[in-house]
Amino acid sequence: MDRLSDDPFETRLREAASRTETALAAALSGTSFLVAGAPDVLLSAMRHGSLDGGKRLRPFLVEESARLFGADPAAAAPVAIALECIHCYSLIHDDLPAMDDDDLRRGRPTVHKAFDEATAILAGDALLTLAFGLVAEADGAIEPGNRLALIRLLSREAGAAGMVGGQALDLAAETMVLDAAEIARMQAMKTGALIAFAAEAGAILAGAAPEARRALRRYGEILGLAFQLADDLLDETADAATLGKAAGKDAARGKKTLPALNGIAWTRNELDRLVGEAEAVLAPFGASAATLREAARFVAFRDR
Ligand code: GRG
Repeated sequence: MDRLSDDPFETRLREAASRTETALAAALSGTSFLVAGAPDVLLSAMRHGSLDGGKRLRPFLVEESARLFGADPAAAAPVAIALECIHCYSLIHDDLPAMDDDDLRRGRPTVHKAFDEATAILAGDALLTLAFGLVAEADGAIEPGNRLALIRLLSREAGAAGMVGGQALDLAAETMVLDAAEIARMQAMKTGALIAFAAEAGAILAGAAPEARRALRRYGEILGLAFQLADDLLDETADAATLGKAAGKDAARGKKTLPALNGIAWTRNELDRLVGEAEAVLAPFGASAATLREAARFVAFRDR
C-alpha cells in the first residue's frame, strides 16, 4: 500500500500485508521444495506478479477469521498465502490480451508486458499450482481433516463453479446483455468466491461449529458483493494513478456494472446496506469480531 494512514485498522492491514509479503517471498525463494529447480525466468515472472504490491486483503481476512476462532496463526499463514497466490494468478491472467488486456497493475507493468504472454500464462499456472502445494505441505500446522477440507473448498471457489466460472460469465457478457441478477451472480463467482473462502477458512482451520462457519461464509459473501460494488464505483470515479491500474474501462467497453445500471447514489446506499448486513451477521461474535466489522467498512468505502 503506497499512501500510509495511521488509522488503526489500516495499520493492522498493512502489518498483515507485510507478513504476507515475507511469507510469499520465502515460498518463491527458489529454496522451497515446491519451486526449487524452477526456471529463473518463470520464477521471476511469478515474483513480479505476486510480490511487492496489493492490499493483501484476502490473506488478512484469513488471518482475522482464524483469530476469531482462536486458530493458531501458524496454521493460517500457509492458507493466507495460498489464497494470495491464486488471487495473483487471476490478476496475471485477467490482464492478458485475450482477457482484459491491461498494461498496468499495482502501479507496475503487467506480467505479459514485463515478460511476454507465454511467460505470463505459465507464471499464472504455476502460482495456481503452488497454492495447493502450500496448503498440502502445512502438515505440522493444520490437522489433516481440516487441511483436506480447505484444499477441497479452495478448489471449488477458485475453479469452474467459482472464480474461473465467474470470469467465463464475464467474458460472455461482452456479447450479451445481463440483467442485474445475472450481473450479481457473475460477480459473486468472479470476485466473491475467493473472498468468501477467506472468511470461511478461519472457521475450517479451527474446526468451528457449522453455524459459526456458515455465519463467516455469509459475512464473506456480503463482503464480496460490497468489494465488487466498490470496485465498479472506483472504476467510474477514481483515476489510474490512484488505483495503480487502468480506470474507466467498464464504461469505455460498454460493460454494464451495477453502478452503471443503477447510478452512483444507489450504489452508495447499497454499500451502506451491505455493511449493515455484514455487521448483523457478525453480531453474535461480539467484540472479538470488531476487526472484521471494520474490514467491511474498509472494503465498502475504500478509495483504491
Ligand atoms: C482470469 C481465472 C481468471 C479470473 C479473473 C480476479 C479476476 C478474475 C479478475 C480481475 C478483474 C477485476 C478488476 C475484478 C474486480 C475485483 C478484483 C478482483 C479486483 C482486484 O483485487 P484487489 O483490489 O487487488 O484486492 P490488489 O491489487 O489489492 O490485490
